[in-house]
Amino acid sequence: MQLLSTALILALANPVYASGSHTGGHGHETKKTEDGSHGHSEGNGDAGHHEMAAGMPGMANMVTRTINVSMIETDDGDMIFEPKSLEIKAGETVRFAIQNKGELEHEFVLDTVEKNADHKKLMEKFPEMEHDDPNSVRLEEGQSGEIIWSFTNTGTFEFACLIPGHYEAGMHSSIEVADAGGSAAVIYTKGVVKKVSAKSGKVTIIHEELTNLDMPAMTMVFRVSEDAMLEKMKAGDNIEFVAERLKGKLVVTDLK
Ligand SMILES: [Cu+2]
Repeated sequence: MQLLSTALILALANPVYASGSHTGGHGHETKKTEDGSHGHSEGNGDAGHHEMAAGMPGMANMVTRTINVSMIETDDGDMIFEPKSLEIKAGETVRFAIQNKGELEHEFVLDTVEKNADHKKLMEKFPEMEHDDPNSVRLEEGQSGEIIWSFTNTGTFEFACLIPGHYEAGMHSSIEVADAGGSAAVIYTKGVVKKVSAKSGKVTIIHEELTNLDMPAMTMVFRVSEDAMLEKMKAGDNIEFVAERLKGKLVVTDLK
């Protein structure tokens, strides 16, 4: 199991490294020694120790996305993180910009639900315990911090505050890491053709939500990737199509 997950991490991590400064073929060399940007004095160089089910510490120059996280105490006694849940694609390197907006000290510990549960038990036994791992940061009232994390594995993870009582008060948020998939998962969207304009190469479609473009249902004018598509469509047709944003234009790239 350990071997399997290590192999998986390397396999998934490799494309990420390929875009960096390093051009290794089959990466056994987990390059992350030049990271100095996040606030932990981790013993760099020995990457093996940092490979966890949830992924591994990331490098600042590989960050693909910044997510702001707030630690909040509500008026009715709850302690929460915002956001409450996250969706991430495997291969993403995320900068968590964390701000403690509460009046108490809090932690951000990113791990599997099980690992956090184990850790939480330990902290109940040793409340004075403070973490200083690359997957965690502890912040006093008003403090900010950050964690840069490479999500190399799919699965359900979480970030949580493991200070006794805080998890129970609501201080945990789920992280769903999905397969990057990319263009392999083509999504067809249903629509009704409103108008075809062969001359201008455009088609107006009353469409359902275009999930790949994060666009709600509406009526829109599209271009087509091949003129032949226009001949297959006429006003009133029910269609299933794929739309993509190409060079700033919305284009129908496939038609069922
Ligand atoms: Cu807390």
